[in-house]
Amino acid sequence: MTTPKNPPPPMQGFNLHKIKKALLLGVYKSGGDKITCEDHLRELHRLCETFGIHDTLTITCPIKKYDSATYLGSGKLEELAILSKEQGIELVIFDDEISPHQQRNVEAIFQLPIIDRTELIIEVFAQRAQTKEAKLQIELAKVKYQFPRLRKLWTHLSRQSTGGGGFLKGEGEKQIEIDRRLLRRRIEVLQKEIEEVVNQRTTQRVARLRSGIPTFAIIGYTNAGKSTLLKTLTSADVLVEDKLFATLDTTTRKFLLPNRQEILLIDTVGFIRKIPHTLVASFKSTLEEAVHTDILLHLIDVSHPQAIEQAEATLEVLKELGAADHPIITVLNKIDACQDPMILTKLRVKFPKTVQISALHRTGLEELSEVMIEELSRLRKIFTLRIPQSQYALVAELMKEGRVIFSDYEENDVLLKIEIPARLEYKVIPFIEK
Ligand SMILES: Nc1nc2c(ncn2[C@@H]2O[C@H](COP(=O)(O)OP(=O)(O)OP(=O)(O)O)[C@@H](O)[C@H]2O)c(=O)[nH]1
Ligand SMILES: [Mg+2]
Repeated sequence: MTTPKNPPPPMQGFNLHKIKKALLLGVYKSGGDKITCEDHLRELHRLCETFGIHDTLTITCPIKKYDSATYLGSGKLEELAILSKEQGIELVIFDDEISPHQQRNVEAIFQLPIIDRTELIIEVFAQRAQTKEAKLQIELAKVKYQFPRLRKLWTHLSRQSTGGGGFLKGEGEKQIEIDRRLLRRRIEVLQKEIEEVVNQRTTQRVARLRSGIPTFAIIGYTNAGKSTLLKTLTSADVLVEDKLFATLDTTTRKFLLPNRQEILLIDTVGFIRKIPHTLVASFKSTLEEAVHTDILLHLIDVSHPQAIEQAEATLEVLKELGAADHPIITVLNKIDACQDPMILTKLRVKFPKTVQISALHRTGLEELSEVMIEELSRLRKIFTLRIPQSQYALVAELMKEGRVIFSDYEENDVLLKIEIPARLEYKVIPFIEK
């Protein structure tokens, strides 16, 4: 197929916040999985709702092969463009990621702004970010997303500068170079600012580690009930909403397990399938911090028909963050609303260690606490220590409970490299060899 002849319209200036009605487009290979495609569109619709676009029309399109210029093929797109006009559509959202080149071509056919799932997720994050760090990280993700799409920006500027007339080629090329340079500089500034905020947070994390309190992170797909669990367990005043991405910042609360052991619980930002890479990269520090805790509580919403796919997507993101081998307790949440017992069976086969709870109705929480205690007792850490011989009771306890990797004496001190249960960490902190 040939590239459309119309010059691309100046879509860069449109205001996403003013959009009232959107067409959501899902594409699947002919003879492929239409049901999954529909489920993905339902999720896209929920993302739109979170953003504030409530009126959507969803369409699934079977295609034989992807068109490199327009993704869907111009014939199908022209049909959809007519339908969109009839239905008062103001924006088209592709569930799949489309290239800047395809985006321009499709905009020319529809004469409407076109975005994809990635851009919508970034916008949802932008709208909901509260802290300085989250705001910086989202701006970075946005700028990185814009970078390869600069031509669009240039088209817009160039038209403005020529009073809505044609293109001034030389001027445009110059403009795009200037824009690129500006964006590159903005990326550098943002990265530096983020680094500073992250450094501060790392200091806080070190302080937390030094306090020796074991930490659990509640992770999982967006809307799984993570904030509800934190609220139920600790009465934390966190936002619980039936919306995707209600939480964007981490909240930490102390919690006393039934054996009187104190732990920290962290509520984290939810994961989503095909989380935009620019966002993963930008949020890496926040996510890593949450994930670099002692134990992960992976919450799965078992009332959701796509629970298994959501759990898999979460594990994918964990892998990307280098945390796939972390100790994990799989928590099957919303058991009160589970519609399909097969989902439970499948999840129990896939994840051998599971606990069933309802964070909302407070069921299964005792069993969850027990499993947390058990997992904690299994957790072991390696330390290099210098302990004065006068503390022989401590040395004896460590020798009894731990596995000595190396030991020696130096003057009046015992030097030890030892693997011990994490619950003893607080006792050895003063003796960690610098
Ligand atoms: N039926 C039922 N609903 C629940 C349960 N736990 C949470 N919910 C509901 O699920 C929705 C999402 O809960 P949140 O706690 O905000 O979920 P989250 O995982 O923190 O979501 P994000 O922060 O958006 O990623 C809310 O409407 C909760 O009331 C449960 O055990 N049973
Ligand atoms: Mg939340």
